[in-house]
Order: sequence, then structure tokens, then C-alpha cells
Amino acid sequence: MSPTGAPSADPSAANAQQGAYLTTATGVRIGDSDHSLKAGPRGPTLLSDHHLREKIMHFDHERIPERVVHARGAGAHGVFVANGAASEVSRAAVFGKGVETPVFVRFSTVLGSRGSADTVRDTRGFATKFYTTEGNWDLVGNNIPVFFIQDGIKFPDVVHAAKPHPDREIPQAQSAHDTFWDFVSLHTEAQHHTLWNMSDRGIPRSYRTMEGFGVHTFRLVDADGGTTLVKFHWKPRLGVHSLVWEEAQLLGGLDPDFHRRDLYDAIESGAFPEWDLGIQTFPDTPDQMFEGIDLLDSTKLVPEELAPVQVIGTLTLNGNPTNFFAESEQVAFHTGHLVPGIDGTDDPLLMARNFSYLDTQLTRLAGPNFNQIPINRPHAPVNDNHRDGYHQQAVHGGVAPYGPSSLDGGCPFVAGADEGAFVDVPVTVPEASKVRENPATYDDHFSQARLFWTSMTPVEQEHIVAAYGFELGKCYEQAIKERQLLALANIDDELCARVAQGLGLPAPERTVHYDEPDPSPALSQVGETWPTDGRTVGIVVDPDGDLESVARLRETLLEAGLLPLLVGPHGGDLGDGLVAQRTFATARSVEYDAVVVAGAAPPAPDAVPARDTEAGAATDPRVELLVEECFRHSKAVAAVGDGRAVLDALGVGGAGVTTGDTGADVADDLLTLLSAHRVWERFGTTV
Ligand code: HDE
Repeated sequence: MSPTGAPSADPSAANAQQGAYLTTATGVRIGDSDHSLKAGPRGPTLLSDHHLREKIMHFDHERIPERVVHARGAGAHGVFVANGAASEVSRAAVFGKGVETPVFVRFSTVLGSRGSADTVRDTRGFATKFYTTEGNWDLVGNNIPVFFIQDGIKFPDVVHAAKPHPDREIPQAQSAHDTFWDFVSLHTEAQHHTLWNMSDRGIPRSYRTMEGFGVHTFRLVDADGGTTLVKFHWKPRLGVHSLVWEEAQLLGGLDPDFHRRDLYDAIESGAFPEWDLGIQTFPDTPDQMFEGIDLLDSTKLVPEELAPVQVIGTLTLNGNPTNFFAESEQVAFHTGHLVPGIDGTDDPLLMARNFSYLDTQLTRLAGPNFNQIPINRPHAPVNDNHRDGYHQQAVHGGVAPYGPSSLDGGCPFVAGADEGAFVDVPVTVPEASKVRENPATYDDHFSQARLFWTSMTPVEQEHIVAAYGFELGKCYEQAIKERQLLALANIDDELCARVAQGLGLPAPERTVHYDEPDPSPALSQVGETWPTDGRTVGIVVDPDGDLESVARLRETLLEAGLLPLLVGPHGGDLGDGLVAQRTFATARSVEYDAVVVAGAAPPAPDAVPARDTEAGAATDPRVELLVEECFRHSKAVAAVGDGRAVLDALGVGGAGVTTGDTGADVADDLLTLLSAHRVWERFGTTV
């Protein structure tokens, strides 16, 4: 069991940590693990020290290769409860009404190495392993519904272009460099995905506030063999929210583990993250098209306005890993891990993945037996005829690991469909010649990028323009910037003109023409309100101020499911039983969704030169920075009692700023502001 009481991999299964005494790997108790065996206290170390040899040997080989992509990530245990809505279209047991299936989910960035920062601008992985009664089903998705390439053969190209430059191995975990923009500007089918990366979706606030997508079209099979094409969507109950770019950059240094910490802390505190799983369904027609959209082209989405997302169940993450390596690092996902009732399609991207995910584990987990590692073990009985290989854990009985056999009682037997066998759908393959060609529908690289752009509110468009300005501004090659501007011109002339202006380059003319797509308002993150559970509020406390008001505000926020953190001029007791969780030295705005200045905040003794103001150094400069950054990042700001003077001195007011005599006066306003995530109008644009 994990510390939260939720299911996790059983460590005893790996024969580790039994008994009270320290032992060697072979179970011999050890009397001294701190001193090597030497010829006298100052003499040479002896080769006969078998414990030293074993301890160092094992340490020397602790590292395994990181994932070639998605190396940086964090996982959690949970449960998926189906509502039965998918049973009509799929016979999979996991979709049966009320069926509860244990899951393990791993979130990740794509580009960075294992130790890179969480908050970089990138696509995020959202991979789920369902331990169903019929075997494991892996839904290996992303937080962006489209991909860079239409054919898996291009995957090494896009990844080589996006990873650090091979000569200096920089920049780490960034797309803001020449080789990335060189590739995507030449390979224009990547423009749609790239536009999502430049939007707020590229810098999520939290794993808990990301949507997830299966990306490809999958095929569901019902009890009678009938088929339906579907796209999978994960909808976060807390809504889809993002950081702003400056926050993301600051967090890269101040808290590179921001998303990992957020996920762990939320689960640990009982604020279990939840997502609804939904499907868009399409008739399984021979052309596999829907409303003119090629369902086998993973650079295209189907707008929710054309095919609504129907909820088929809910995922709750309720258990942190007991051991990061054993679970989050060793978990191995595979698009070919399918169960009866869920199948793939001929999307050439998916087909290449079906090859890749098995193959990569041979290097990463050093052999073909990775499904025997505790986190990967199915909960359904396993009775395969695979034998031997590196790291074989099983002691197989019998003499006939082959079929047909007349020995071992002919066991194991193959099952029929009514005994739960996976039955391949007899899809008709069109008569065709072998070719290295794309269908004509794959030629449209821009219409859906434009659909995304025109679906954004002005403030979201502003962020996109700034993101392109940053990324292309980091490129050195003029030709690459100019080529990318041409791609932008083919998406939208205003987008192109605004980015070009920032780069100091002329905006080129559009060269590609296509029908104007209808916008999809469902793609915007702005305009709705969401639950505020788990939102973090920094409360700046003056030990000489009204502590009773602080205590009441803290209580109200806690009761509303938020996480108030008291920020004091010093650590420890602030008076009246209030204890500082942060100090002026350790607090920084990026940790909070809102800040409350609950009293005067004069410079603490450890403050470095306070800024001169007309009133003198009235406020600790770190508190000023806290307020200014929260304001600049369009977060809610509140002031109580003498805290109002701090805001006045900084000129902080207007939309999203609430003040009062006591904490009780600002609590309701704060909750309302937080439910909208940002004070959107403060970004300077009407939304
Ligand atoms: Fe992956 N991808 N991918 N990918 N992918 C891997 O598998 C690959 C693609 C995704 O948390 C690797 O075990 C190819 C699309 C996630 O462990 C590797 C192609 C989508 C994760 C691999 C794609 C994804 C991976 C590296 C193009 C979204 C992390 C380590 C044909 C639908 C899983 C590993 C985790 C990981 C190959 C494209 C999602 C090398 C060849 C599209 C979430 O096998």
C-alpha cells in the first residue's frame, strides 16, 4: 500500500527490504557498512572485502538509460470507474457500468532529460495503464490532440531537430532553437502542433489541469463485432489552466519540480485529481473520413462542435508511488497493449508506435521480460509461452512451451471470442500497390492551424504572438525565421504581421489558400469558472498586526479546499498559534495562485537594501516583488488592514484586486477570482 492507503506495487514482490537487519544482496547480515576492510587503519584496502565490492558494484550500475523521449515525468496510482456509456460500442470489460479498474498514470515532458525542469514550453505526455480483468490496456496520449507528423517514419527527424544541438548539447528541454524551427518550417504538417505548443497549452499550470488526448483514431468493437471509430479525451475536473511564460521560466529555476511536487502534494493531502474520460464517435466507414476530416491523419482534430465528447467514466488519482524508480521510471507503456473491444486503426503514426514501444524497452529495461516488473504486471492471469531471456523472474513449470502440444495436458489453450479472446477485426484492406506515398487529404497543413488560431480569445492570441516572438527571437539563422514567418502567413496574416514586427522582419504574403474553417470555441481556455480545490494562496502576515483576522481567513480558505500558506518575516511562531510556512526569504509569487497582504510588511532584518520610496523603505522588497509579480501574472491580489497601504504604494489596484478591513471582507472575492484562474482583463485585452 502507498502512504495514502491506495494500491501500489508490492515491494516484497521484488524480494527487497524484508527483516530488520541490513544484509548483503544474498541475505547475509552485515556488521559494519561504513568502513572498508584495510591492512591497518592507514593501510591499503583489501580486495577480500566482499561487502565493499558488492556495494560499489551495485551502485556503479544503478542508472538505466532514460527514455529517448518523455524522459522527465511523474506517475501516480488511481482508479478508473466506468459509467457504462461505452458498453454500447465496446465489449471491453473496463467500460462496463460501475466497473472499477486500477490504473497507473505517468505524465511527462517530451524533450528534456530526466533532470530537466517541469515547466518548460513543450507537449506533455499523459499515459495511462489500465490493469483490466482482461489484461493491460495502455492509452498513451498527450495533452495536445494533434501531432507533428503524419507518418511515424518521420519521428527520428522531428525528435533530432527538437533535442539539443548535437555539437554542444544545448539548449536543454527547449524548442527555442534553430534546428527545431528549421524542421517545422520546412515540414509544414508540423505547424498545427507547433501552434498548440506556442499557445498556453504548452505551459500547463499543473498536470491536474491538463486535458489528455489519445490523438489517433481508435476502433471500438462491440459484443456483436460491430465497430465504431473513436477519439479519446481526458477532461480535467478542475478545468484546463496554464502558467504565463514568465512564471514558467522563473519556476524553471525556483522550483524545477513544480508539476511533480504539485501532483504529489495534492494526492498526499487528499485532493485527488480527477478526469472524465470521453469519446468522440464516428461511423466506421470505408474511407474513414468525418465531415471532410481524415480520421487517419494525426495532425487533425475533430472539433467538439461537430462530434461532442461523451463521458464514459472517471479517473481518480489517489495514490503516490512508493518508489519513484520502481514505478514511475520502470513503467513501460505500449500502444499495442490492447484488450478485447479496443483496437487500433491504420493511422501510419500509430502503426510505427506499435513497433517502437516494445522495441525501446529492450534498451531501456534491458530485455524482453519488462512486463514482469511489478508496475507492469497485469492483474489478469498471465499464461504465455514466452521463455527465458534477461531478468526472467518466473520459474516456469512443464515441458511444452509451444503449441500445439499433446504434453502438459495441451495447456495453455487458445480461447474463443466468448471466452474473452482478443479477436482481430476483419477490416477490408483496399486493393493497392506498395507505395511510399501519402493520401491527398494529408496535403492540407494549414486549415486546422487556422481553426485553432481563430478559436482563441484575444488574450490567448496575445500569448501565442509573444511565444513565437520569444522562440524565433532565440534563433540565429535569418532564413529559418523568414521561412517560419511564411508558414504563419499561411495560418493568419495578422499573426504573421505581429510576430514579424517583433522580429523586425517584413511580413510575407500568404501562398497557400484553403476554405475558411469554422472556429471551435471549445478549444479556448478562457471564459468559464472552475472549482478552486487545491489552489494555493500566500498570506503575508505581520506578527504585530491583526492575527485573529489572518486566522479566520486561513480557516475559511482551508474549509473551501484551498491551501493557504502563511508568509512571515521570519520562520516559526508568528503569534496567536500561527506558524509561518514560508518566510520573506523563501516565498516567491510563482508558488501561489493569489496573494493576500494581511498587514504592514516592514523590511525584515535580513532584507537586502530596500528600494527607496517616497515614504522611505516602508515595505520589505521581497513582499513588493511578491505583489508585483502576482499582479503582473494576472493573479488575484488582496490586501487587508494595513496591507492596503502596501498596495497603494505599489500602485496595485483595479480588476482582480480586493481589499477590506479584515480577512472575512476579501474571502468571497478571492474565491470568485480564483475560479476564473486569471484576471484575464488585466492582460490588457478585452476577452
Ligand atoms: Fe511516443 N514514444 N512515439 N508518442 N510517447 C515513447 O516509449 C514514439 C507519439 C508518448 O510515460 C517512447 O517507453 C514514436 C504520439 C508518451 O513512459 C518511444 C512515435 C504520442 C510517452 C516512443 C511517437 C506519444 C511516449 C520512449 C511516432 C501521443 C511516454 C520511451 C510514430 C499520442 C510514456 C517509451 C511514458 C514515449 C515512440 C509519437 C505519446 C520511443 C515512434 C503521437 C506519453 O517508444
